[in-house]
Amino acid sequence: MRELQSAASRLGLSQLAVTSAEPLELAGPAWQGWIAAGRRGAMDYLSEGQRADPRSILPQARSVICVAMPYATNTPFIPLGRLAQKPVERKAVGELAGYAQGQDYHPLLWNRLLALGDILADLAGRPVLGRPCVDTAPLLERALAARAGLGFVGKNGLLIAPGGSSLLLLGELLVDVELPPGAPMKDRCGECTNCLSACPTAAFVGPYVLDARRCIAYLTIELQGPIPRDLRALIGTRVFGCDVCQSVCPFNAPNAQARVGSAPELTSRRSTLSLIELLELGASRYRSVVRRSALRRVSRAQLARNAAVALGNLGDPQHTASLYRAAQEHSSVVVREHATWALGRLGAECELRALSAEAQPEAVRVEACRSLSELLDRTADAT
Ligand code: B12
Ligand code: SF4
Ligand code: SF4
Repeated sequence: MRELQSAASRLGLSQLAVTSAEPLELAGPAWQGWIAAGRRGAMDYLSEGQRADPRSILPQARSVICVAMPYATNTPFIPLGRLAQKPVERKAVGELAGYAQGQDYHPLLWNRLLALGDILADLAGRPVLGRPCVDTAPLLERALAARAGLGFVGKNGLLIAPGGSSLLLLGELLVDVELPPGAPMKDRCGECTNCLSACPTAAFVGPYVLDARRCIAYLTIELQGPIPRDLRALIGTRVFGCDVCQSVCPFNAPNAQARVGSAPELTSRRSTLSLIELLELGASRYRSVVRRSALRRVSRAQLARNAAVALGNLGDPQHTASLYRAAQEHSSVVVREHATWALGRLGAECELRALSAEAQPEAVRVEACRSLSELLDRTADAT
């Protein structure tokens, strides 16, 4: 084990822990209950497979090697009391979640897991049957890492490493080698509930349980169609994921982050993107924006949709012309409808009148009429 640990740290992995390939006893029913309650939203793939049983992926598996790769983020740590005082960003830029600020972690972790498999084969003195997993297989990665003792699951549902933070990404190597398993750690959240109360969309049903349908990561990344209207105003200027439940966590205070460090490839190279650029993104610019980045998970239309929502929340009338153009011309009706919603937030009465009358797709006309009537109500209340 010591050799494996040091091989992992040579590979830039901050943690390595092992658990058996036996099914997860508690997490299995918790996952099924979560699915039955409909909390997965449109992520159909989450109900597929036997996610609590590693052997459903590799029947010969005897052990699961769980690893973590830390990332650095430009998203600041915000003690809870200061969240409300955070200055409103007036620049027309959209925020990216920390894990998406550097290179795409999937191939990086995958290659390190393959290298770890080679090292294990050398140590075992025989070929090793292994299967790397990084979001790529139906597996409850956090629950496995917790059983291995790599860290504990916090009330925000994220795996927090001892003496470290939750700013890490997980990967697993299923192997046909029997290795000594680690022991789970105790939950160290104590009385703290910062993450639960700070979530902008009230996405936590309770400690440890998230309703993904309300989570900004789901709304901006996983959801393909329209974002529920009542949640749009709560998203702020986030265009890809969200870090609030991590930014307020004492385990992510700057001193902890400094202690753990980060993989150089995952170090932030950009933490924001221009909203107007995203709204007007062409196919070739889209390819260069998402290249070698976790952003490739979202389509051009999703990025434009998210930018429209963020511009609406920014509320700066100087973006009226760009939004009006998108509402009339964008190739995606979803983007056109969100741009119309944003025009309502900007108080663009003339543009809304035009959109409600013109021969627009039904979704655009309906949104224009609704936004217009809300706008007129607001104006009447103010006078
Ligand atoms: C789908 C998914 C999402 C969905 C749903 C999230 C969710 N909470 O389920 C959405 C899009 C919302 C999402 C958001 C994020 N995600 Co995500 N996501 C996944 C993915 C692909 C599957 C997760 C899953 O199966 N969810 C279903 C639920 C049931 O499972 P679970 O929460 O993972 O497991 C819980 C239960 O089993 C429960 N449990 C276990 N035993 C018991 C016992 C009892 C008694 C109880 C009550 C519960 C319980 O605890 C487990 C941990 O919470 C995983 C990768 C993977 N394959 O695991 C990444 C993963 C979980 N995501 C990750 C990240 C980084 C994020 C974000 C931080 C990204 C961002 N900045 O925007 C946010 C964080 C939101 C949050 N607070 O959870 C990392 C987490 C790393 C870490 N340190 O924990 C993972 C592991 C990806 C990776 N390979 O690193 N994600
Ligand atoms: S990622 Fe953001 S929206 Fe999702 S649970 Fe955490 S704080 Fe809430
Ligand atoms: S914010 Fe507090 S309750 Fe939430 S995970 Fe961190 S320590 Fe636990």
